[in-house]
Amino acid sequence: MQSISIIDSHTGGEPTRVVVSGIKDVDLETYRRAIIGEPRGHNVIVGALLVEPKDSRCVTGVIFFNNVGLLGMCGHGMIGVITTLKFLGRISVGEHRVETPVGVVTAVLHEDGHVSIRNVRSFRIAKAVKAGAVTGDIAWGGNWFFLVSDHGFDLTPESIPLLMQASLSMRADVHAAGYPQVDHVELFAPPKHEINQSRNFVMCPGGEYDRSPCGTGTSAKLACLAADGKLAPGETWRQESILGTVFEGSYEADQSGIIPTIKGQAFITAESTLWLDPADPFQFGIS
Ligand code: PYC
Repeated sequence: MQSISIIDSHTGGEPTRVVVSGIKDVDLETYRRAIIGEPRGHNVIVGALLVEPKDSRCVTGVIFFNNVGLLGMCGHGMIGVITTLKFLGRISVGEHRVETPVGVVTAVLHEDGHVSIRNVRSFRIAKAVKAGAVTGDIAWGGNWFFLVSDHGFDLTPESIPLLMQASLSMRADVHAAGYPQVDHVELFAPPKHEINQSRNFVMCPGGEYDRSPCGTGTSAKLACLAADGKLAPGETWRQESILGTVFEGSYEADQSGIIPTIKGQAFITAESTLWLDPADPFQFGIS
């Protein structure tokens, strides 16, 4: 039987499964569903395969993946990776570089266990795009987002089934409007807690919603706020998720966008070994 070592964590409620050993990057598409899908996992999990970095200044390389494919960057996942490396004794408090397919990210592990991620350059490419009944912005924060405020929905846990349906239909509309690269839809509303600036609901590529405020989604939001002159460099933006969990964001101005920093905390939930039995009809997951 083949064994794969994993460590699970969650960041603001959103799970990350770090693959510590057992497969190589070239095997990822074969093993992707075996690692995160049923019967060993479920569609919400984001996987993070640790790989040898090309850039020797990086503590590791990481390839993020989900139920439908690969992700460029993943903010909640990167916080989970840093927390996992600390759990494994591979890093301690301080600054660490991590290589992702979309660029090198710098992470600071703080004394209290929080992690700040200095993300890849983020920017808005289109403002007020009309897609079906709504209007929103298109921005990159390590993944592509359609950001919508004029949707008319209340962002509460009770509305999640409705929000999922509506955001999937907005994604089809934004593709039809000429932006096929958009794979995440992010809805905004006023925060439920007065110390925060905003609440969001984020639909991910595989039709699951983000339980966390979404690190790349918050980066895309900061890029839009910066472009509109609504948030100054260094000012803090507290982004609340649909579950009420929070990421703190801020940015440095950059010639062609911004460099966002997202701060949050992950918790380790399991350390285990996955077994793949050649006799098991579902050894590669239920697809
Ligand atoms: O935190 O960037 C993020 C993320 C992307 C998809 C799920 N979480």
